[in-house]
Amino acid sequence: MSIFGKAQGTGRHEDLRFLTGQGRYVDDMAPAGALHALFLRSDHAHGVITALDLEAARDVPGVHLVLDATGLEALGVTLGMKGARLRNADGSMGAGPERPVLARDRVRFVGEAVVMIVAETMAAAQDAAELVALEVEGLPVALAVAPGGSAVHPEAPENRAYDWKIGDHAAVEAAFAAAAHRVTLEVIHNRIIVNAMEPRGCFAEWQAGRLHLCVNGQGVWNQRNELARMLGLGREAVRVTNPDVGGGFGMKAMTYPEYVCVAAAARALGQPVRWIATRGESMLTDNAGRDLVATAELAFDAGLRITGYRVNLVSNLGAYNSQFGQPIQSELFSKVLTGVYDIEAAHLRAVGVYTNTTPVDAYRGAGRPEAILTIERAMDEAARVLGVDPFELRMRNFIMDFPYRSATGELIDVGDFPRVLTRARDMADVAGFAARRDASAARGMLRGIGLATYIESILGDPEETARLVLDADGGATLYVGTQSNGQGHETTYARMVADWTGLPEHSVRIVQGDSDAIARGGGTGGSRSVTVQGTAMRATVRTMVAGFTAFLAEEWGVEEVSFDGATFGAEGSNMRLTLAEAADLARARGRADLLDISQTTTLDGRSYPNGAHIAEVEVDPETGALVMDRYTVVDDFGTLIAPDLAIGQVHGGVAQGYGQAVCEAGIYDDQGQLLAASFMDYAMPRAGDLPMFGFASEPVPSIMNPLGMKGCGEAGTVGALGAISNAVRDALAPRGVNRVDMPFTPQRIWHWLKEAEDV
Ligand code: SMO
Repeated sequence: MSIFGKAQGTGRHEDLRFLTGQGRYVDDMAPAGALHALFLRSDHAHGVITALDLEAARDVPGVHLVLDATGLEALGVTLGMKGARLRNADGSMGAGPERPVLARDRVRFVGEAVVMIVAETMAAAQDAAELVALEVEGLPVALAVAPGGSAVHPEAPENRAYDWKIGDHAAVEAAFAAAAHRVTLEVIHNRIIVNAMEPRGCFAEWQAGRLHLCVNGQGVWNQRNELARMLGLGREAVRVTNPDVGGGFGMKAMTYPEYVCVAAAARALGQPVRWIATRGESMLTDNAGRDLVATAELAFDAGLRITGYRVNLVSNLGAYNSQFGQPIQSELFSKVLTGVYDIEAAHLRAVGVYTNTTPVDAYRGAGRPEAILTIERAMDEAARVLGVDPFELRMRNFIMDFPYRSATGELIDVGDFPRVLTRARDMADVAGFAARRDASAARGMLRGIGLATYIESILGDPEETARLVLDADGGATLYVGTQSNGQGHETTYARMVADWTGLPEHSVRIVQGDSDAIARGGGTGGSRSVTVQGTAMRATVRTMVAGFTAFLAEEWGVEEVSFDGATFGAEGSNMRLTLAEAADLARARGRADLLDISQTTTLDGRSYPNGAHIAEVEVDPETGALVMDRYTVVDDFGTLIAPDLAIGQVHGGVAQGYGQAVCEAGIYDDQGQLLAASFMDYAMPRAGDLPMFGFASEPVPSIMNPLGMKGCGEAGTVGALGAISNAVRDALAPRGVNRVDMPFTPQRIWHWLKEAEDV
């Protein structure tokens, strides 16, 4: 059997549905006659609500409900949404009040929901919104990604949410004191607007004493629990479902104010209520990504071995503590602080600040792209300053002995970083770069090459449940706790089950995103699905097979029945049954218990996907325009079960990384107004911007799960930022440009070149 498994399929099961317009998204699913919710939002970045009169709005024909914070509380709704908070280095609890579902006395970012209107038509809701008398007296606006400035929350002095540390500070100090070389670099991580293809949306209905919320999320159980808490309902009284979801990227993993309001309205009115964001509303209110400043320092001995590493991080959390914002910019960053390098002494200080901007939370990679970009830029800068080849500097510092305990406490099970990097170097034809650079120069162009290695730590809940039911038609239904947002789980999981059972791949139906289907699931995020869910699926199949072997032994009157992955058989007997045939026999014998098996598994360690990316860019010094014309990725995702889908994930991830590196930026003016309302003023990467990617797999199977897999959903994004940044740095260095900050737009590059010329 190859590492790819024997049930190698072709194409994705869900693609026919998606590509022929048969995907069923939340806005397609809303019940006929559902009322429309509209949110009146603050157009001030910061201010005190001095007047709010809803009476005229309530009188508009077709309007059923107009609610502010007080009205929502009167419906028995808890106003404050919980977010994970950190403990400060001194042991005290990090600051920050809960995020109100509707603003009460004060507004803290443009787009914050103040009033919900529910009406028979969107037009009536819009008319009513015009008649809401909302007056806000402006307050000074805090926007800097730095402590200080006007206070966003009285609870957070200097707007500091937390001041968190990890690592051995004294050991790092000693390493720097004794170092032969020190290199310092500031890395700005630009703010990203997430821009899922499908905007956020939901509908809610109250049915037979239970609430059903259908929402385009990344999992249902977390949202069910949070909704139950906020609405004062028992968890059993809430069902959350996810239909087809058009992109999540971390941003759709949270409960948002609109979902709570829509659910409360459906309960109060006894009628279904629907809401879908406009594109502009999404840009303004979806949790944003990144937005931090990192200062990195590396200490080297005379042999160019890293002896110490420290990072000072200041992260913009936006106006409120969103669900995962604080841990992402601290704990999750720290998990891969030192990358793929053997660094004994390392230290991270992470400070989170509130500003009058949209909250910031998970974005593909969630803390790991930030940490890896930081160290990979620092390594590149070190190679440049110390005059050593960037490949050589990395080779000299790789972790070589496994398992490896990192300075921040991660236990990395396996890896072979030199093998990965060497393969990438060969595939990218690094040896031929000088000739390509000369050819570019002959055309007046600047060419640069950039390398980044990366490692991830797979995040999220290590527990997952799978339920497998053998159906009367010979197929099977698999219930899972994860939720595809486009990754192709229906295909991957079906292939895995087919591979283990011999059931035809296309006969395995996947049911995801239903909190009534299984007891609990962790949802999709942190590249966890295939390892954590896959392990539960494997255990479920094993338990089911064990049940059948015992059953058939009895039926056949033999000692032992074996299963070869497709058929049951017994030594010295010509009896052979497929799983579907055995299921028929069980059905005939009244053994329904054999047909419906659930297993919950918990992994006791994380897996560590890793790899190397090499980008080549060409810059036109006349215009600053950049073309990325070569891109190579070599990944170690451990065992690959569906390589075609894994490669798709890498392509999408690299494109997303390119977006942040080259064109995307969520920018506010000095009054806290977001300067992007549509794709006219927010640049997303396009297919034509990207070259054909070179891809290879150099797997070292993980020993932390029985599948040997490592997770691939975020890896492309994690590696791309550093590779592209280092390539741009390399292209511009000969012209004396010594600092580059993302995004690498033509205008910025042109200015840097001009500045360097003028020096
Ligand atoms: S940014 Mo992801 O859904 O962990």
